[in-house]
Amino acid sequence: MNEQERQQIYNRAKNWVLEAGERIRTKMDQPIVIETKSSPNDLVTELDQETEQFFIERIRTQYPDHQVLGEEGFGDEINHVQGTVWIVDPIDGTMNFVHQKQHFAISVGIYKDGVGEIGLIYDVMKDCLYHAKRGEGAYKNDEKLPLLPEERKLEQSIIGLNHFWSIDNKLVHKEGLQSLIRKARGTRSYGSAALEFAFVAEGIVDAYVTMQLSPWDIAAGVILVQEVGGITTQADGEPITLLDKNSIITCNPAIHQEIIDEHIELKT
Ligand code: 2AM
Ligand code: CA
Ligand code: CA
Ligand code: CA
Repeated sequence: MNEQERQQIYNRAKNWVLEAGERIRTKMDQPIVIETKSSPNDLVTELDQETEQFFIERIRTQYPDHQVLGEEGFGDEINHVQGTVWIVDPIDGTMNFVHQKQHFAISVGIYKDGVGEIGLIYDVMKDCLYHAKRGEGAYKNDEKLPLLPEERKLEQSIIGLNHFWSIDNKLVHKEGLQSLIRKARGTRSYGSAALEFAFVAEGIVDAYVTMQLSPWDIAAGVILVQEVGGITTQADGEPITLLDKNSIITCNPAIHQEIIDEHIELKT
């Protein structure tokens, strides 16, 4: 993709995200059909599905040679990352959407040959768009986000963490995360992985650690965090793999190694 194409995709994607958000705001006070997926707390609504279809129709019309991967399954079955791939989470934080009517986001990551080019995370109710283009920094609406501070100690850090991983679970030893909770200045749990990435990029959360995220949960966030000098890896420090589930840490590089070495012990 040349620069002109990239700029055009960026502009279109931003407009679509804003339009999709506007539709959600208009429809969310009407009765909404809610179903469960893998478990009783894994929710999906008709607006998750409609919003995904909104993106897929537009992407397929404008860019028939691009691939699209979406959480709700209306996109393509993707088994390689060659060419341009859009990775869409139509509503990230569906439980927040259903129960709180706020704190949910639309997440769109656009990759070329496996390299993250464009990341968009839209906090729909705040009308706040985090956006980034590779090599050009990250923005919150019109405001450019500063690079993350070079020095940061864990004792001064706020860590985004889902409480679930600090009690008995199948994937990670709770003791390490409990000692992280004890050592950090504070912890937060926002219930939207995309927004937690955006907050790391904004520098208002210093790290976000969680297990088993899907490509659509992280695709945009990884790009935003990278553009402010942050780092995202698997929870054992290995590079993330774009099309798989990943347990991840995204953070200020100053605290990356310490969290992995001292506080994350995966059950393998
Ligand atoms: P979702 O709302 O798009 O499903 C909640 O802690 C965060 O984890 C949300 O970003 C949510 O995305 C994500 N998540 C990933 N897998 C999930 C699952 N099986 N059930 C609920 N939330 C999940
Ligand atoms: Ca979901
Ligand atoms: Ca999600
Ligand atoms: Ca979702």
